[in-house]
Amino acid sequence: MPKAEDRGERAILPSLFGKDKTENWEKRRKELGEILAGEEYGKIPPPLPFRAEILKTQEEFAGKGFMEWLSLHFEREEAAFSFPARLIYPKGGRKFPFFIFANFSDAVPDRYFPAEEIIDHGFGVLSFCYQDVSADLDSFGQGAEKLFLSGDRAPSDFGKISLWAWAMSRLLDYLLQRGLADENRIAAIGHSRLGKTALWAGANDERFSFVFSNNSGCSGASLSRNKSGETVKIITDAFPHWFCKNYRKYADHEASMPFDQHFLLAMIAPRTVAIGAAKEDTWADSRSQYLSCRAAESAYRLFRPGTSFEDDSPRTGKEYGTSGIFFREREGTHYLSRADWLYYLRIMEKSAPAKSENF
Ligand code: GTR
Repeated sequence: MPKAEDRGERAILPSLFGKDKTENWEKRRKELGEILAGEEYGKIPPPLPFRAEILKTQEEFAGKGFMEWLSLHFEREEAAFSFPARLIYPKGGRKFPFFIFANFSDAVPDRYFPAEEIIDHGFGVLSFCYQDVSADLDSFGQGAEKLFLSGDRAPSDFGKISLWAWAMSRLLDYLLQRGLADENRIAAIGHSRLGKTALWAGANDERFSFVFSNNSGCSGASLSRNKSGETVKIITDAFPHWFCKNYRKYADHEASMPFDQHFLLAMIAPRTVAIGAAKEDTWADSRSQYLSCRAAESAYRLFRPGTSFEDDSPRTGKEYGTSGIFFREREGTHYLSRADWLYYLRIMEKSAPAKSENF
């Protein structure tokens, strides 16, 4: 059957607001989070105390900054778990705007991580490899989950996206302890499945003032209703472990979901979120990501004026957003490119005029 939109119908999205739009946003935001936790991602595990170890520190980037090798150690009841992370920051001894970066690799720099250029903009990054937190496999037991799980996952227990998001928040705990970061300018960032993770981490943890989600697509920034490319059925067949078990109910039944992905984007209001799309990334579906921003903007407009999502489909290269929710589709393929980083840096620089003083 052709999609509703092809038949000239618009998808009817669940409302972001309760019965009374003037109700307290903080209360409604929590309700949105409970729906997404119960039906899609599972609840993010609670914070735990940890011991952080600095394994090595060295001067880097032609003497413009530092790089540190870290390890975070957790214990709970009988279980113990550790994961490594990498910290880079400019010299200068002041508080820097920072990214917490969930990456596919632990290498610094990396094809998705132009580390020196970020340092040159006066920013720090605390990065980790997601598989060091929990393997990207449909098995639970060996990674950080062993701190929280005993036995099988219940239908609304966390999936791996929630575990990776949990790690982002623990790294944020650590960053705040170090006193290196400007507390009002800390961003969660990730690409693809880790763009979904950055959104879920930032939606739940209000200490992230910015969230940058690159090419996150299905079950990330894209609306699921009327989506082309990857669907809930395809993603839950291939990656059931990313989500809670309940999410599977909606495979081929998107119209019955009591939510859609605009709930996730709205939860970040009144903080700042930017969605990066790529023209050739049809699997993620730029238009669905754009329409999700448009549907979420009413939450941002509770706090700041803005109506810049007036096009029906996004135009490549055009930057949308004035109210705290931003969208841009660039040319090219599915990738976290230098151009994407520069876009996100620019958004943060508007509120963080920090340049390296050293070179
Ligand atoms: C794909 C998946 C997408 C996207 C991507 C990635 O296979 O279908 O949802 O997340 O992986 O993470 O690279």
